[in-house]
Amino acid sequence: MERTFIILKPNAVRRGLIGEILRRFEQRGIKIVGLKFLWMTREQCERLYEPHLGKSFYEDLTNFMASGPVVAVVLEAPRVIEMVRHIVGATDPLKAEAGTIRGEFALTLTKNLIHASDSLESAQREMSIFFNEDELIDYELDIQNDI
Ligand code: 3AN
Repeated sequence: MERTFIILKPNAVRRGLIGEILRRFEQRGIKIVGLKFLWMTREQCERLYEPHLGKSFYEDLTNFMASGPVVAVVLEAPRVIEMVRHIVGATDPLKAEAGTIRGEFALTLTKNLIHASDSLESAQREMSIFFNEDELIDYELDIQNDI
């Protein structure tokens, strides 16, 4: 089964939206295989957003990501990249459809509440910044037999 990586950004934690956001993935039948509450170091922020190095928003984004604790999560499901990005909504909250996480709760581009990997390759790279292989737990999620 395919795995992706998401981060609930510091404003999601500060706004008390951890449960609300994780609920949406669980409700859909997506399996949580890794879960960590942490305050990202500068180095972790820079590694995560390395592909955006040099872009106009890079400084604001890395400063923001280091501004408070986050929740790092590894999710597993069929077609997981597309499914999770569909639930998250477009990067620009203005373009995010109603019913998506960003479409319901986000206002600005930098503080768009949640990060979700855009390919299986980036998911691998990103999750390895935060998780060792033995911290990803393989188990049976009963409901996945019925969805
Ligand atoms: P996504 O998180 O939807 O995959 P990316 O990977 O293109 O979007 O961008 C990474 C993060 O950079 C976004 N979550 C957003 O916070 C920020 N970002 C992207 N584009 C802009 C922009 N034009 N202005 C400010 N922040 C941006």
